[in-house]
Amino acid sequence: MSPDTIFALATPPGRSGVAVIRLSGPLTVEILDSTLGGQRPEPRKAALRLIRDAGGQAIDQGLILFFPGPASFTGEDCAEFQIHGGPAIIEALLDRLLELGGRPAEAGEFTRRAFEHGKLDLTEAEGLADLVDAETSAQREQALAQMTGALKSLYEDWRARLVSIMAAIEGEIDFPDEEGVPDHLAQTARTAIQSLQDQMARHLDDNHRGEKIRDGFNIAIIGPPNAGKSSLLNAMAGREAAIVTDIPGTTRDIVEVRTILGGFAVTLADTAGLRSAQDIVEQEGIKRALTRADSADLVVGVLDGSVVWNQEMTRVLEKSHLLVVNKSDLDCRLTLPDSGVAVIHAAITEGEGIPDIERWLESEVTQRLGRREMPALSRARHRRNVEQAFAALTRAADSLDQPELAGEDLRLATWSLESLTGRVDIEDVLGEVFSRFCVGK
Ligand SMILES: Nc1nc2c(ncn2[C@@H]2O[C@H](COP(=O)(O)OP(=O)(O)OP(=O)(O)O)[C@@H](O)[C@H]2O)c(=O)[nH]1
Ligand SMILES: [Mg+2]
Repeated sequence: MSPDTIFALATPPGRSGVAVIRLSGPLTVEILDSTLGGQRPEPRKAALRLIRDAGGQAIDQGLILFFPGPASFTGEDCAEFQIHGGPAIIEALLDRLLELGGRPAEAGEFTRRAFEHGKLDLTEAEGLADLVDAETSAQREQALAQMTGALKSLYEDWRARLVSIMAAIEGEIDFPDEEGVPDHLAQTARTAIQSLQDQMARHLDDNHRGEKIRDGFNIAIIGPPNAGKSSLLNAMAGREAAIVTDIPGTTRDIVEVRTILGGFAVTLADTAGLRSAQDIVEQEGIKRALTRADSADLVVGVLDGSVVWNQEMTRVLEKSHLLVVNKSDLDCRLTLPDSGVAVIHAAITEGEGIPDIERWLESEVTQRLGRREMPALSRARHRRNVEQAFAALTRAADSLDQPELAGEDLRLATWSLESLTGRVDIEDVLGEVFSRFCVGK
């Protein structure tokens, strides 16, 4: 059965200078001929054409591109109508494409077809989705690298190495030596497995760098009530995101702000002031503050420098990577114990110290998430599969004296990598990947 011919508006809905409508599938040529009065453009060359409806009336004049398969994005015959971005024009052309036998595309369907025709593997398809969603330069760089095959080549290389280890072991199964697996063979396999595992371990042990670049780095702001935590959040956000008053215990819930530091997506979380509270709402807020501090990538403790040191501050100090001693416009009464934690003095309401705090955080985030040699895995899906492969390799290395067992685990490791790149297709994995695309991609 030949596939449907799909179409979609690839630019955002609404009015715009230019709108792009994409088309892919076996009816492409026929649809181009009908809408352009037989004047189909040459392959891959933009041509200005009148686009006509069923009665021969012009819908619009636009630039048309025709990409015959298989040398096209999806691998099928494809076309693009670059038309004026008025809603009436878009609607008329979409209606016409439907009349001519096309069907509106589902989210990610163009990319899914590209994947099915071997134009890209799953990690490259995910990179493409991330590229469209990228909001920071680090996200863009990571997505572009992934879309152009950075993860694919790493995983394909691992897979090829696994296959050759497997071939050696399988040889033993097919032609068993009466003496068992020869020592030199077991030794070679063990070394090859070890070196593969070393690379996988380095790939996994990256403090979730790629996932944090993609999903955002979490910074929690904690401290006693009235220290100026919400004031710091607002100063960094550049807007009044959290309520600030001189009443201790103003913030009860977690107030989150998304921002960008050094090109990295960051979520700042302001939290309830820590103290022994009677009020149950405040108690719950404090519980949430502590949980957030524990799960954050970085904790900024804010202390009021105009009060004397107290027991509650010890808890803040213990959890913090950076201490902001605030209210330096007032008389200083705070004496900090020796701790090795970085300290910045600030007067947040006066705007003092904020650039220092931002610089400190930026350099810390850059240090943790900055460039590395090996491309970073960027999704939990990747981590799951590489972990699976790693575990199977450990078992294989332990059972090299029983080639059948070792072979089975090597096959499992290979399978984990293959489902990562989509070489073996598993419907629910494909669903997970493509359903999050936008329509028209
Ligand atoms: N003098 C002075 N006052 C400040 C400074 N920063 C914040 N304040 C004031 O301190 C009070 C408390 O500020 P918030 O930002 O609400 O403090 P918080 O830590 O969020 O307090 P809770 O939400 O109650 O935990 C407000 O009246 C602020 O205006 C500062 O640098 N100097
Ligand atoms: Mg507050």
